[in-house]
Amino acid sequence: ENVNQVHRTGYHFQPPRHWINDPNAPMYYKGLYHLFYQYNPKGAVWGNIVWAHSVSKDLINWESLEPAIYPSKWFDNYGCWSGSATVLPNGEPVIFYTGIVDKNNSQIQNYAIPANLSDPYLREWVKPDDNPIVNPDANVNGSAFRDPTTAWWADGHWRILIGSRRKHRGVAYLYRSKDFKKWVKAKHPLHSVQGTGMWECPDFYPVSLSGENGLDPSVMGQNVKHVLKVSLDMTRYEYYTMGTYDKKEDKYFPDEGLVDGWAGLRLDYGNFYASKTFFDPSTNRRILWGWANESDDPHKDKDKGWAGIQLIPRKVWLDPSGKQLLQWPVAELEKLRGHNVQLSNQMLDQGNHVEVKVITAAQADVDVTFSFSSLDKAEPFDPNWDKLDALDVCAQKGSKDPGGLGPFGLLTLASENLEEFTPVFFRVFKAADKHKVLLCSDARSSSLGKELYKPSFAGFVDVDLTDKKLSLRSLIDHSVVESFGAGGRIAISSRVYPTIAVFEKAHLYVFNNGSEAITVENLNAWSMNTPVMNVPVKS
Ligand code: DQQ
Repeated sequence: ENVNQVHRTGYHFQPPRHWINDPNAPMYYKGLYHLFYQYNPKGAVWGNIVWAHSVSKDLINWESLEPAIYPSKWFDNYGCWSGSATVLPNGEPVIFYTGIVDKNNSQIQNYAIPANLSDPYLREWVKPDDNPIVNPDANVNGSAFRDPTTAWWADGHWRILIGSRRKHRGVAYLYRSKDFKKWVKAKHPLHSVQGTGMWECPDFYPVSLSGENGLDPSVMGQNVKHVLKVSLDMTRYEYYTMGTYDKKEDKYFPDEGLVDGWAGLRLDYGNFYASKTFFDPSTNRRILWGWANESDDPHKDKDKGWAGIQLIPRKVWLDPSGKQLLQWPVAELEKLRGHNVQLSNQMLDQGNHVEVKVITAAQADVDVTFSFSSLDKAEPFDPNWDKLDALDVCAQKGSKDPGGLGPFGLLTLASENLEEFTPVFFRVFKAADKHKVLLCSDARSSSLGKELYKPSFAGFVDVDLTDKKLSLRSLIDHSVVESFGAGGRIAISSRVYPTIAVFEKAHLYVFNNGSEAITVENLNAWSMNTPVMNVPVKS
């Protein structure tokens, strides 16, 4: 058993077996969080897609129900693909999803409603016979037309987006409805960008300009900015912009200075795809879910009998600068914290690594603040790197190549003699006009295993260094390291498959390979307990 299960996660969301992908229609209803997700009930590869269904009181402990939506009608016989929930003003939820109608993956949009609104578990969903709600018209590419969003309301109309492409242009088509039944395509898409390819799983929502509270999707006005996120199937990366939603023209205009395309802002610079947010009215938060695929050889997925996890749900809100989003694992996760170890004022000279002992390092939560006394030793930033992806800069510099200010950070899922380790670290560079801070989660040294995808995931984080501190939080869970830099200004998730550094053979270290001495001002590490994970609801 253990041989196959060695890389299963302890506290990240997954069903007992088989393939999972996109989180679908997350919502809060009558005291329960509902999460649906793309699921293959027959195996550990993508296919036979249904909507699996789980519920939770706290976003951490999950119980499973029977699949909610599965092929059964002419309008979804070949698959039930991704979609979203809208909770109507009267409190009733409606799901929109993409139905596959033939072998060529022709796509239409359907709706489903609860069979019994008084059941807080929403066990049974009905797909009325007046489906579909949206057929692709003659101008739309019917095999690239999917993933309806949550609806929002403005000026007498409901609106939804549907992801698509026209040739190489990524498109978010806009549909309007007065009665939530008859949907009419708007003349113009809400937004589209040349050269980005298919826009999967668009997500469009307001964020508050003042404070961390989330907003209902229909909130507009002075105190609000909008976020548009899309998933690009050509690169398997997502990007987002913030901007203005002009409801008169029904168009979205990204803010000046933001990049609308491949090199734009990302919710996560690692393995994170098909993400979706929802508004949680019980806590006034907006919560983000993302899927992390395996980076293992698909044959191994079959051997281990499962593939894919959902990352820890994150609260998401607008940075006071207005220039990016901030994210943080939901506070409920902290309930799983068990044994705690602390370090404070620990000096790290160049070449030092210090073990953080007596926690279960394969299943842990670590929160650390590093400080340094000067920025003077920061290495020069090579202007050629501006043309590179951060991941390539990380590949050039790595965690071992001695630097000035950094590399310093954590060695996660490390074997005792460091044959294997996943370093998560900062490197600070001095560019012409400012410092550039790279956060890297480098899987290249993560495993001696063969045929793994081991990318040097990285991103640059826009952070004020005047207090000469950088913080890092990493959620370590057997085959995933999910990291948040500088208080949630950047996130990077990596899937890794150590062969030696497993269970009690996994270790955690803090390290510094830069010439500037680093102080671990304060470090807290916790062993993480295992929650209830998709045990069937007792009927
Ligand atoms: N996965 C779904 C699609 C979506 C894609 C199919 C994104 O609806 O576009 O499983 O991962």
